[in-house]
Amino acid sequence: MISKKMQQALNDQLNAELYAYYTYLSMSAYFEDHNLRGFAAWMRTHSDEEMVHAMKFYDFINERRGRVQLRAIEAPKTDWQSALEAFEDALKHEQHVTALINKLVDLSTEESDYATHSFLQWFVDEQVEEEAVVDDVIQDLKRVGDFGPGLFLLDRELSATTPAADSETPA
Ligand code: OFO
Repeated sequence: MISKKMQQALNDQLNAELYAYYTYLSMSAYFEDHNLRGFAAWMRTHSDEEMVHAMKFYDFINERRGRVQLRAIEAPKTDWQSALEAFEDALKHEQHVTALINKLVDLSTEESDYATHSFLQWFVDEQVEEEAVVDDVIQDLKRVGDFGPGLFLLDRELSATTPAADSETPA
């Protein structure tokens, strides 16, 4: 069992992960619109990962005999001035999620909820990677310049190195 307060907090995080899914999908749509298919694929794959995160919270709440409560998902931003601005937004978003996960860890410690504490460790580690991979693309964008041939080459590189988005139900 989980406390009512923890149930609420985990449902908040479930909503935040669904919002992240929406945000990355919206970024993918932006890049599709600009015919930058490598960036679009990167964002699409990342949106799929966010759905996996959301479902981890969904399953965990159920396993602990809590009640999943799905709520409205805030509409994401739909336009950016450049690829760099989109990725900088993505990094800010990941830093925000890291802060949310850390608050959840604090709550699990306060409540001596060891099972939730253990469950959250995967997310603590994941956020380190999430921030790093977004920052890598930002550094590349700064290096090659945000327009012109450099952007085109980076787009092609991402296209070649991004695994295809998986439309199957996440595990
Ligand atoms: Fe991008 O890590 Fe979940 O939200």
